[in-house]
Amino acid sequence: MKKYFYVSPEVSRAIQQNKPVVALESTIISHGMPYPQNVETALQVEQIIRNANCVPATVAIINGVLTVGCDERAIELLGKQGPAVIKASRRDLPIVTSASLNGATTVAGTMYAGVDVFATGGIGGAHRGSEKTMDISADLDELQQTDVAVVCAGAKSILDIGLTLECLETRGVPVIGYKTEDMPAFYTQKSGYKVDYRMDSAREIASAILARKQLQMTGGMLIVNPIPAEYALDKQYIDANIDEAIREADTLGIGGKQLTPFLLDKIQKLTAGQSLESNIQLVFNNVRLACEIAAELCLLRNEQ
Ligand code: PSU
Ligand code: MN
Repeated sequence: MKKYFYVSPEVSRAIQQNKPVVALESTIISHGMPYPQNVETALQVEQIIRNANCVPATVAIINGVLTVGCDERAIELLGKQGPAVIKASRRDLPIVTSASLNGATTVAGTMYAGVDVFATGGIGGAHRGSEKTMDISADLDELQQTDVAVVCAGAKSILDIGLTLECLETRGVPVIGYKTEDMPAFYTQKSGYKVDYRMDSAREIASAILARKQLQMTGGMLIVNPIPAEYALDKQYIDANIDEAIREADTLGIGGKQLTPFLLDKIQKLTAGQSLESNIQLVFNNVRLACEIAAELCLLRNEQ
């Protein structure tokens, strides 16, 4: 029988030995950033994780195999082929694997691989107007059912952040602000909405993750980590560009799985790459926090 799921020896050994592992998604590589910055960033992220004595596990579907722990060649392929790689959320997994294709996993697709701690830039959520269109990312339902802690910089205001938070509450997903009471909005530290809980240390966050497991609850948690102040963009500037991107998507009738990549690309072009630098820096920042959380989780498990 064909093997659809592969965990690299390095990742598998780390998990067995209770060493910290941090998962990474691949839609951000193929659909979230342009080449070659996407590959450079993905490799730098892996280096940051290794420098923190953790093991990186980039997740993607390579030749029909859901791979946990992609090597450099796979990352290069995902970055070079870009949008030609299928954006793979939960519903796409059986199709992309059985057809032996390449797939870049979204937050939902990556969570499905089941690594405890996962770092990314921003999650998908309830799009503006989703009260009518029902365009709500499968990321939110995955957070309801899969036990993975996702570290991100909030959600871009291409989404309706208020609705996104309501959807998370309905799904039983706690939103934890790292050293903040404010829900961040990706490029900016604040969105105007509050988080459910503030926590000031990785240990506190790791304790909550373990408590959730001990209570035998299904589902994950969302840890939101604001972009460092020096890389934050001016709110009015970025909001104006996001509004323009959304107007263009409306005019062109773009929807479904194309909508998020279209908006990300448009915003990058409208801001002449300024948003890309912020995007890269906030990913680094999230990865560093995810390493701390993964390490604390291992320590707490040893103490049990
Ligand atoms: N938001 C970003 N950057 C991204 C994405 C979202 O700021 O790269 C990607 C993530 O992979 C996320 C996916 O899981 O888009 C959500 O897509 P959709 O809304 O189609 O579920
Ligand atoms: Mn959607």
